[in-house]
Amino acid sequence: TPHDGFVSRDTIRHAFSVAMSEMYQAEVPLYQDLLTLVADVNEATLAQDAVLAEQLAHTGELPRLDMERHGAIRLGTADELAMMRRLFAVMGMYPVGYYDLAPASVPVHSTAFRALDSESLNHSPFRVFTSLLRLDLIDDTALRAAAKAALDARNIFTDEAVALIEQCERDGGLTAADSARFVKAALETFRWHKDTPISKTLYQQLSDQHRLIADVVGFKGPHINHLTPRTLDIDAVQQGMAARGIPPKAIIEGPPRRQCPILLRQTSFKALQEAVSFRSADGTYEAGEHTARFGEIEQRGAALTAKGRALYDRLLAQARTELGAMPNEDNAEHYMQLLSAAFSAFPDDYRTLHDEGLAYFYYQPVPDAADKDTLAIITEMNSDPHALNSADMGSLLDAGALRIEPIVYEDFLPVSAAGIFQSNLQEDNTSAYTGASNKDEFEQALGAPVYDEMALYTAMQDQSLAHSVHVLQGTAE
Ligand code: OOG
Ligand code: NI
Repeated sequence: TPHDGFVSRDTIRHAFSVAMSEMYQAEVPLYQDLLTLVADVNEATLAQDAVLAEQLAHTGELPRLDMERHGAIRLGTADELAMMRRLFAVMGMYPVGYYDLAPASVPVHSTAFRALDSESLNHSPFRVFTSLLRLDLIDDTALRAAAKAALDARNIFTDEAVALIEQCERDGGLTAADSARFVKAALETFRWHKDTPISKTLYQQLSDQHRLIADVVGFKGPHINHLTPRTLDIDAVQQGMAARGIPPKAIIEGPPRRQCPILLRQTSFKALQEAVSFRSADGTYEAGEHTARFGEIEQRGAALTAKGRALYDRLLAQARTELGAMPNEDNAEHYMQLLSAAFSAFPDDYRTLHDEGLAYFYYQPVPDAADKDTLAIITEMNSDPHALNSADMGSLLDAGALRIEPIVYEDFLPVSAAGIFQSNLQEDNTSAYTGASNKDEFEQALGAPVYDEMALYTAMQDQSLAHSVHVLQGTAE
């Protein structure tokens, strides 16, 4: 909460997200075309779908739609991750969730920095998927040492950014002038640098291990590797991309198209091949190329409960097993058919998703809709919302005195993330790393535990029910 002339962390996050978008549009002009396409599709979708427009107005997501959604970076060391946590905290972004990508052949583990509650999320939904390279998964010890030496020699934060982070921690906030300086200084860490601090030979050796390792170790800093706007119709965007000369990835990751979108569907345009200069031992530069940066689009749907998520994971695995291969350009259509068929087992109306406890919902009071019977339930109701039994809950929903709206999924999906990583690294390496998943080690590097996303959604749902009961009881008296 702002005081003493400090600006709110939400305001700093919004300013940073806008600055990041401007920088990336200048760096990757194709991303601008993608933003235009998404804006066009969203406008058309809202014009055609009044029910969706009303739902997004009820949840507070309508005004936030045009803002940037997420970006991604890859870090090399524990110290970098710990300082990044402190940097994001200045703008009210905290680590939520743990994603282990090693089983999907990507040698990283990750979290997502984001705002925690509905109000902050609606103010600025900006989030950053942040991965830490697992050098322990490189089996060549000499190469691992060379990679570590290159990472230890770099400093990815400007002195000014670090000073402002420390000042913010000490004082509890930043003034408007200091927050403007902070946004500018922090942005430097995410900038693309064409000159790489390592030799072409080392780059090639790292790249031969895994292209991702070269992308992290070979550069001065963790350049933002994509930004992802949110669309309301990802199939329309996927078709529109090709029509506008933006080369799309072969398949849309995540669940199939549905009446009631769940979790997250994502697609991207392929990474650009960019000119880089490698530094030789004698200080001269050698020309080369690097492929890492791309644009992504996502469509978000309802957050799933543990029960819903288990069903999602089972049906996704079923479709992939039936396909018998990694989804790619050649089997894309077949995969989409298998996916749709598998997901026919997932209920596709909000009331059933609610009643079966598969998804999270906001409860909202509609006092005018209460009839005689529901008024009776409301007046006799205990003020503890947990005491509301499912029959009474059903009556209130049927009468319309209580309304449900899906809580949007704010997080990521490891299988999808692996698909995004792979399509953009042109990595055909599909052998899983066998190193054990290591959340404890990740949190130790981070310097803090990650938030449990399920607990956050549960709290949002519970708060909305308590508020609704309070409002309905107030009007029933
Ligand atoms: C991150 C890939 C994951 C997503 O949207 O799932 C991701 C990366 O390529 O660094 O951004
Ligand atoms: Ni992404």
